[in-house]
Amino acid sequence: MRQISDQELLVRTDWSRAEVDAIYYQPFNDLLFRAHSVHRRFFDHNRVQISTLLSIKTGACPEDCKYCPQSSRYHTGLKREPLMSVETVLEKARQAKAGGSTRFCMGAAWRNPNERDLKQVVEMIKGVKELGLESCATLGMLNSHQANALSEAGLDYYNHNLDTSPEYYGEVISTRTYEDRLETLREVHNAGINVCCGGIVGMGEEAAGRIGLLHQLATLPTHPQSVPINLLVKVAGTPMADEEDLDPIDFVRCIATARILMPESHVRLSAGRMRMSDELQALCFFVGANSVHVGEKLLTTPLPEQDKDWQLFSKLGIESEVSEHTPDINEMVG
Ligand code: SAM
Ligand code: DTB
Ligand code: SF4
Repeated sequence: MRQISDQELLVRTDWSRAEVDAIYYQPFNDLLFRAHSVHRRFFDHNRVQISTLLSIKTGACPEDCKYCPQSSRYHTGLKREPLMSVETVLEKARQAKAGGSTRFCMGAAWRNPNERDLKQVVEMIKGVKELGLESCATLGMLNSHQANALSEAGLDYYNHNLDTSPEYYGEVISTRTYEDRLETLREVHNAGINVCCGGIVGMGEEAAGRIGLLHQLATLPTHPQSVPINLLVKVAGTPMADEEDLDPIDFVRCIATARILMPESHVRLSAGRMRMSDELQALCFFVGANSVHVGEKLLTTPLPEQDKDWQLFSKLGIESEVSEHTPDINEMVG
């Protein structure tokens, strides 16, 4: 059997597009084998990191991201909610911890935060940290002053996605540029916050769109510590509501390629798990996915039921990373 070479185990940020193409398009069994081999060398392959998301400010977003139920430009029937109180957020964080999560991620439907709202988010981050959870936030574009304020509050991760390839980007969003996104990523990195950055697949892009996204992520000056791969959640009322389904084999190719390109990063199965079979998720864990969101919802759309998720982990012999805590169903609904 072909062994994986030392050369293939280097952490590199100089991947050429041709190399990424070659990884993505190799025969499926070769791709599975190589991705799993890399995964075993860098991680405990039977552990996943578990996060819970909370939408702390919902809807009425001025941006025009064509996939997003929270844009004010589309009629999705979503109820708008102003920024939550710190206490409400911390109650949700307590429930997330009781449900077995080790990270709590707060998302806001903003183009960028204003100063008053940022102060409130700073209090949320401090509170989440005091509960002994890792903190993550996704609040839109940041300037250096805002990134530093979040860093000082103790924020562990900032999620800001590239979403797709530079070439396909214009089909998806017109109100901010690819360069704007790269600029926010630089500010977050410079402020010393871990970067969580990935994208969405199944938005009608060709394979080149997915490969282009993975190539961008893997050639950032430092690999994002966390790479969420979202499968489009098709929400009625958004321009992408009727996109064709992505072939699950292509989805696995994305996860496996991400694992090979960014061997030290956590690769997260993010949006779209409601449409994934147990078998598909199992294959994703095999090729290197090692982080998931659990809970009732992502931000505004549902997740698989929590006991179904824990049953799947149990069937696969997968354990939660860091925390040995077994969730108590009564605490989870409390
Ligand atoms: N408003 C902030 C921003 O976009 O920078 C933060 C929240 S936004 C909802 C976070 C990410 O969720 C987006 O960048 C996108 O990748 C993902 N997302 C939003 N709607 C989605 C959908 N319908 N399917 C899959 N991913 C989605
Ligand atoms: C990410 O990449 N995926 C998560 C998280 N970062 C914030 C959000 C997915 C949102 C899916 C649509 C929704 O539930 O509103
Ligand atoms: Fe607004 Fe973020 Fe949705 Fe884009 S993805 S419309 S910025 S909430």
